[in-house]
Amino acid sequence: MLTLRNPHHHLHQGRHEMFRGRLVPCHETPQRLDHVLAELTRRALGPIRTPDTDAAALDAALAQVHEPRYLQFLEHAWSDWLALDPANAGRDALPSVWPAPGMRSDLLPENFAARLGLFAFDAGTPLTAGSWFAARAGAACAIGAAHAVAGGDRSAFALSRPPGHHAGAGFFGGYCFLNNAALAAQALRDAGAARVAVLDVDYHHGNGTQSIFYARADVLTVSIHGDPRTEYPFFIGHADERGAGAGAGSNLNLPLARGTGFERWREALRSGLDAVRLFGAQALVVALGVDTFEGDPISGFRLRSADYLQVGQDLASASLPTVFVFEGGYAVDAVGINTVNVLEGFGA
Ligand code: SP5
Ligand code: ZN
Repeated sequence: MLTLRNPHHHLHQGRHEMFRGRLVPCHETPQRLDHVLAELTRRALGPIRTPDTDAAALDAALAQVHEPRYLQFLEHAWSDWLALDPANAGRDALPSVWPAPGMRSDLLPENFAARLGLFAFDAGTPLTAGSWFAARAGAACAIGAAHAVAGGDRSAFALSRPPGHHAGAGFFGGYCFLNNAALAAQALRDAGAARVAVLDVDYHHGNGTQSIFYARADVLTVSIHGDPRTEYPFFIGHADERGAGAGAGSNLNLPLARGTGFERWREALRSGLDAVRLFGAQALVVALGVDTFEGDPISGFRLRSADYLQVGQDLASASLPTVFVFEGGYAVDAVGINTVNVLEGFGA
């Protein structure tokens, strides 16, 4: 299996996220990707390359999924942050004010702190000097992996960070800025797949991906995740969210209680795969978070390392051209083994 890795991911390195009134060290670190890369190299699952980045083609692909005013904001965010105070060069940007329902979110505020809050949905996703550049390069991995699969590869892996599945058309959050899985799905559509499915196995609901495709009939979104009644991102991800308008029936949420182990989780995976089959998808994008691991510091499922081999085998049973996109997984010492177990189980 071809891996496209983000060579610039280190440029996004947040210092702190807000947690219970304090700034705590970020869980989403560059070491995560480095561990996956080391394990991939060790097991020699296939070629590991960096994506070709044609800036104009990348911009066009980003504009297929994200709103112009949001992309504009991201591009200029760091210089706007510095313009507030030169001392901001040593600080990450985190929002602290948001438009509540009923307030105006159609107008773009001039004040940068206000724009930061307009485009963010949490205070856990620091924007840094290199975030935009790193996120763009990560998106190029996902799009490149989709092109490899559209060109005939059975599968490809986008080893990208920052992750993507919480980012919507016009917002960031959950450590995510650009929705890599959605970009891969859109690239597969544009390359000729009439129907594409995104199956999100990260511990957290793939709210960004769901919202991007919610009213569309051509992309099925399925997410298996911690029940939002108790788990992040809390305000979305319930079983009764089935899609809207033309997209009615093309979203499936499979929330599971905190504490769920592999046997029950695997039943949800089978239901998700049944939905993919029923939908008639011609290609599959797997949003591959391994924060379902029993040792994950911020999550609550109980999968073990060996279970991920089985996850890969189950995913292969869909018999679809498959793009894997790296998402969460914060047990740094195990993230490489767990991620590569899925790929190995799938079959190189
Ligand atoms: C891509 C992805 O997995 N994003 C997850 C974002 C979760 N953000 C909120 C997590 C809050 C948990 N903080 C726990 C700190 C304990 N020291
Ligand atoms: Zn997650």
